Amino acid sequence: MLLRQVTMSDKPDGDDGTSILVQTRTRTKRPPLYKVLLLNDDYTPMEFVVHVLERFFGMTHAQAFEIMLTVHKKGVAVVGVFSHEIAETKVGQVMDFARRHQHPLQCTMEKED
Ligand code: TYC
Repeated sequence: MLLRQVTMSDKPDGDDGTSILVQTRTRTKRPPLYKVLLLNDDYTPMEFVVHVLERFFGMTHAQAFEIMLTVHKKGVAVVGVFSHEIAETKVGQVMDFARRHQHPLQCTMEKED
């Protein structure tokens, strides 16, 4: 919200020495959201992917197993939607964890429409 003082320069006649405040609504844009995607590959063990989904995305074992199967069958799935900073952190955590365990699991992020 922007406060603009309206004075006699806006209203050249009838100066009575007073002024009023006019509120102008400024457009507030919500920050964009990012989908975090998990990609299928032929080598990462299913149990490892389930563990990743439980550990970094707070899923129950049943939820994690279901999403893992979706990725396995369809090739990709959205595993969460976050702010840019949180999405980057999740992608980094998954990629680090996969690399440390020598699995080729890929995790990426994409701006939501
Ligand atoms: N396709 C893998 C397998 O058959 C399992 C897998 C699922 C790998 C999901 C990655 O994001 C993934 N072992």
